[in-house]
Amino acid sequence: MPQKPIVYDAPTPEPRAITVEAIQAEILEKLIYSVGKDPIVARPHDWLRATILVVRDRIMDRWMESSRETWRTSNKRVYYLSLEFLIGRLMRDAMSNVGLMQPVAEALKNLDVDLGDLINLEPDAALGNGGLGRLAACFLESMSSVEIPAYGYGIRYVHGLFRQEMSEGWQVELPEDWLAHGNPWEFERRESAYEVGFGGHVEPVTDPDGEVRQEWRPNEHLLAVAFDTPIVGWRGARVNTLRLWSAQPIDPILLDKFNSGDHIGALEESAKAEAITRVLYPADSTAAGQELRLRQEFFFSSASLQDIVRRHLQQYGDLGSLADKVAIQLNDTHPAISVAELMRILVDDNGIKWAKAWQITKGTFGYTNHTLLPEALESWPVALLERLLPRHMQIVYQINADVLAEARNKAKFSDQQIANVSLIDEHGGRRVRMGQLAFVGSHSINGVSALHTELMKQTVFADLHRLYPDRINNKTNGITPRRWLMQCNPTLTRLVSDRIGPEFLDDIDKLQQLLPHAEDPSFQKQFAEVKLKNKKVLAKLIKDRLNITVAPDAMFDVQIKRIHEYKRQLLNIIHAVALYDEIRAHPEKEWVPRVKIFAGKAAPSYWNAKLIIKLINDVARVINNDPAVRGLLKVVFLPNYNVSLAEVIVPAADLSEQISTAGMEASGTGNMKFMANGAITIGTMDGANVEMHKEVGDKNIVIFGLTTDEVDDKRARSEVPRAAIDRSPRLREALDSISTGVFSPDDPHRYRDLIGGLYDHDWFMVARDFDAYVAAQAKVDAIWRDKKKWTAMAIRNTASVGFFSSDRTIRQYAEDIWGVSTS
Ligand code: T68
Repeated sequence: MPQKPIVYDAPTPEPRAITVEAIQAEILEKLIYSVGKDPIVARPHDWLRATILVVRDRIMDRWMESSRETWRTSNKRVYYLSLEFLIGRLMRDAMSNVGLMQPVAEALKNLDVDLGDLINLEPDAALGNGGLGRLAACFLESMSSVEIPAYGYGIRYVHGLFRQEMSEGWQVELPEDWLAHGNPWEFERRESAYEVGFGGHVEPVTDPDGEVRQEWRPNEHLLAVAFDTPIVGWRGARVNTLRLWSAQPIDPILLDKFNSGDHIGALEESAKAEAITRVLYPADSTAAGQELRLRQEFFFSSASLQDIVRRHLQQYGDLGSLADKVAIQLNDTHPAISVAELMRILVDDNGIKWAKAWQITKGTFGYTNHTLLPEALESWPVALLERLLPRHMQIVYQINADVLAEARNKAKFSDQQIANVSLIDEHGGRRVRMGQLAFVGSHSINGVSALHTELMKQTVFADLHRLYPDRINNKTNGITPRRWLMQCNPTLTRLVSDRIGPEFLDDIDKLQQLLPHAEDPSFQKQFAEVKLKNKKVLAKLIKDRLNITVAPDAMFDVQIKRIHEYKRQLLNIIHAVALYDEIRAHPEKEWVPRVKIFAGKAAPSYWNAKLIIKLINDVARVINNDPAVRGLLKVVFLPNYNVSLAEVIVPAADLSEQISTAGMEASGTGNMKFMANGAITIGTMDGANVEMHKEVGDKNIVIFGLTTDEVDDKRARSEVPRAAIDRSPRLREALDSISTGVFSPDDPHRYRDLIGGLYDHDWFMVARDFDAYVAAQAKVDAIWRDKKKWTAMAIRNTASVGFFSSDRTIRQYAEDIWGVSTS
C-alpha cells in the first residue's frame, strides 16, 4: 500500500497553562475522568496517577513538535540500543526539567496532598543492573537536553532488577513489580508491532532476474509491541522517545488445542512468548550464557531495526542513505547481533549487494565497550546460534571470512593473530564472540574512560586495533547534573546559585566560578550546613529502616555500588575491623567518628559477593553493639540499593569510596555523582578516577594503591600475597579475627575460605593494597580534623565536576561518532 505523504504541520491544541489554578483544576479532572476516583475516597496512588497525567500533558506538545521537526528538517537520528535503562523515578525529573515543581506542589497542597509524598510513592523503573543501565538513562536525558533527535530502544521487562531484602544479614532476592499500579508514563503502540522469528531454516530462492538470494524461514514467530515513554530534556529543550518492546504471542490462544480439552497447552505459545520480556537478567559482570538471554537480545535488536528501517524508508524511500541519516549505538555487546540482522535486512530483504550492505552497516553502527573482565565478554555456542538464528550464523561466517582474508592478505597477520581477531573462538567448543562481531561491524569502538580505552587497545582488542587502527576512541562517561545535583540536592543548588548566579544550571562548567570561594569562611559555613542538613535526612532514613542511630556530625564514609570482588567492599570492611581493633586498643586517642555506609546488590549466583554482604552485616552487628567503641565507629548496610536511595545517600556523603583494583573498573559513574555533591574521594588510579584526579588536582583527592602496571606485574610473577600479610600485623590481626569467627560465633568457619583466598592468590590485591589504604584513610582523618581544609576541598570537588556532565560526553559522541549537531 503506498504511504500517505506526511504533513509536518497540523493543528494542535494550545499548550496547557502552568498556573497553579489551571494545574489544580486539571489534577481534579484527571482524578475523576481518567483515574475514575472521587476525591473524597482517592488513595495516594490515585493522586500520583492524576498528577503524572497532568505533567505528561505538558510534555506532549513538545514531544510532537520535536518529532515533527526531525521529519521536517531531515536531520540524522540517533538510536541508542541498550538491554538496560535504569531510569528510576520520572515525575520529579520531568517536572523539574519543564519548570513545574512549584506550581504542582502548590496545586497539590491546595488539594491537601503533599508532593513529596507522591514523589516517594512512584516506583523506580529498575530496568538495569548498575552503571551500564544508569549511563543509558543519563544519556537519554542529555540527548534531549542538547537537542539530538534520539530514541532509546530496550525491553519493557515486567520484573526489573530484583528487590533485595536481608534475612539475618544474608541477601534474599524477591521479584520486583514496578508495573503493579500500572504505568501512567507509557503509551502502548499496537500499530508499531513487528514479527520476530526464531529457528527454522534458510532457503535459497531465485529472483526473476536470476539472482539467488537466501531467505530465512523461521518456524517460531512472536510479536514485539512498542511502549513509548517521553524523555524530556533540561528546560524542555526537546522530548525524545524511549521505546521499550514487549513480547506477545501472535495467537494468544490456540483454539484447536483449547477445544480438544488441552486448556494449558492452548496457552503454551503465549507463555513462551511472554517469557522473553518477563525478567531482567540480574548478573552485571558475567555473561548470562542462557538461551533465553540470546532470545532477548535478538528479539529487541530485530524489533528495533525493523522500526528504524521502516521509519527511514517512509521518509527517504531508499536504504542507500541509511548511514547518512541513522546512527545506531550499541550499548555493550548485548545488541551486537544487530550487525548480522541489519546485514540480513539489507541483503536478503532488500536485495542490496553484500559489499554495499557492509559499508552501510559499518557506517551506521558504533559500539561501546564497558568491561574487560573475561567472564563478562559475551560469546554464544555456534550450535545454539545455528538452531535459533540459522541465517545469522551464515552471515557471521561470511563476515568472518572477509575479516580473516583482510588480516592474512593485507595485514599479514600470523596464525595466532588471526585466531585473536576471528569472530569464532575455537577454544573448547566453537563460540561466536560478540565483541569481535560488534567491533568489525562498527566504524567506531569506544571505551568509557581514558585508562579503560588504553587497556582495550592493549588487551582484548589488541589485534583488531592493529587491523583497524582508526576505530578505537575514548568517550569518558558522565552523569546528568539535573538529576544528580539539581534534583537530588536542591539546597546545594540554591546555595551555589546564590553565590555565583544561576548560569551554571545551563552551563555546568560555570561551577568553576566557585573556586575563588573555596576558602571563604562564610561560604564554607553555608556549604557545611547544607551537607549537615542532607546528613540528617540520611540519618533519619537509617534510623527508620534499620533502627541504627548515627551521629550526623560523624564522617559519612560511603561505598554504594554493585557488590563485586574487584570493587573491593572487602577491603573497606577489613579496614572497619582494623579500626575497631585500634579504637579498643587505644581508647585514649582522639578518634574521628565515622559511619561506614554500604549499599548494593550481589548477582544471585555470585557466592563470594553474597558472603561479603553477610560479612558487612556481621561486622556491623558486633561493632554497633560494642560499648567499648563508644559510637566512634558505626557500620551500616542499607538494603535494596536503587536509584532513589542513591538520590538520598549521595548528597549526604562526606567520603566517596572508589577503591577498585586498578585496571578493573572501566569507568565508574558513582564517583562523579559524589564529586558533584561535595564529597571527597578516596580512590585508586582506576577508571575515571584518573581523570577526576586530573580535574580536581592532586591536593583535593586522596589516591592510594597499586597502579595497573604494578597489578599486572604482581599477577604475572604470581607473587605470593602472604608476604604482604606477614608484613602487616594490623592486617593479620583483622584477618584472623574474621576467619576465626569473632564476627560469626554462630558459624566460626563462615569466612575461612573467603579470607583464605587472600593468602592463596589475592587476585584483587586486597592484602597488597591494605597498608596503603589504611595510610590513605589516616590522611582522610587528618584532613577531617581540619574542618576548613576539608570544606575547601569539598567545594573544589563540586566546582570541578563540569567535565563529568553527560552533556559533555554526549556532545563528544555526537561530534566524533554520530555526526549530528547539538545545541
Ligand atoms: C559498568 N558495567 C562498568 N555492566 O563496570 C562501570 N554487564 O565501570 C562503568 O562506569 C559503567 O558500566 C558505565 O560505563 C556494567 O554496569 C553491567 O551492568 C552488565 C549488565 C549485564 C551484563 C554485563
